[in-house]
Amino acid sequence: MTTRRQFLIGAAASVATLSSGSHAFSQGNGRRPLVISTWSHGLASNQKAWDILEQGGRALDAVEQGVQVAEADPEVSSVGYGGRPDREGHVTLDSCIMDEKGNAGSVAFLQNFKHPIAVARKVMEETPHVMIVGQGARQFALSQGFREEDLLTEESRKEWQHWLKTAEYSPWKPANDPNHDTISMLAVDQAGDLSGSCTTSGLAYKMHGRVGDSPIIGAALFVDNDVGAACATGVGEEVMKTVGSFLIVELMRQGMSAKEACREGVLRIVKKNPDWKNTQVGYLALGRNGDVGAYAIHPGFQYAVHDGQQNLLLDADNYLEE
Ligand code: SD4
Repeated sequence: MTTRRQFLIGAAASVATLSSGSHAFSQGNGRRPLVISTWSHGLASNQKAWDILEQGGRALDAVEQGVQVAEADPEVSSVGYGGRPDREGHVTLDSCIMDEKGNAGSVAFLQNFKHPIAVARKVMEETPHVMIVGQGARQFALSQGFREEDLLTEESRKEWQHWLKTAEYSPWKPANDPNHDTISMLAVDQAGDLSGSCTTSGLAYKMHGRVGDSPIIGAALFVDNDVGAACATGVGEEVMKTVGSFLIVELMRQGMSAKEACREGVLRIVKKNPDWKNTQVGYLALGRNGDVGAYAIHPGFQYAVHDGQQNLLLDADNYLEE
């Protein structure tokens, strides 16, 4: 069995030879199934998703179960178990999922459940609603048989206690800060249907009650089976204010490639935000035809692409180095 470490080593070699824009996945090679996700932990999550897609499974199942790998991994410090808490020491989770029919489910400010993405899917499938938050989300999760558990690890508790000594809060961190490792995933299955998921514990040491873009349909995730899908990572406030993922899918509908649309999404933020140099946002998109694109404000945003032959970690192009 390939370990997480072996994946990363393999992926690092790939990064040396492939940069985005020139890789085999761009510009609609029509490959499917295909799964893509944000950051290096996307590699292990992609593998899980791939196992489902390969057997003819639905993209929806792939994106739900794929991101659960990151949710369960204590080393992934912005997602699920081991995620960094808010400034009061609570790990609060935001998560959403969307399928090929345009159905969507979402939870926000959910605490003490290891797999918020699974709760979001239940919201989509078992309720007439799209989004349930806080205490209501807790009650709903319990009613669906999910079990509460403490998500703060020894490591994340220690880091938080260290942070408390100065308690300097700034979400405006440059690229590659470990604050940025929300997992967003997009997949197309053998039938050609698209789905997407996004799950996070949000910005580290955020205000208690703060909700980011990750559970907001249209901000961190949007899927339109006729066109494509897009997702986000980074400072959620900027993604929400520009309704980033919806924008990117609409631009693809108008004919832009996945990468051009992601770049335009980034430009909207840069134009409006004078402090863009201190803000990282990364977008990832998948056209219905298999076109993969990514773009970020700063260097450092990486994404993982699995097409069955390879599971590669790629560097996104970025505005700062344009
Ligand atoms: C948020 N967008 O809560 C998330 C954080 C993130 O990678 O993406 N980190 O704003």
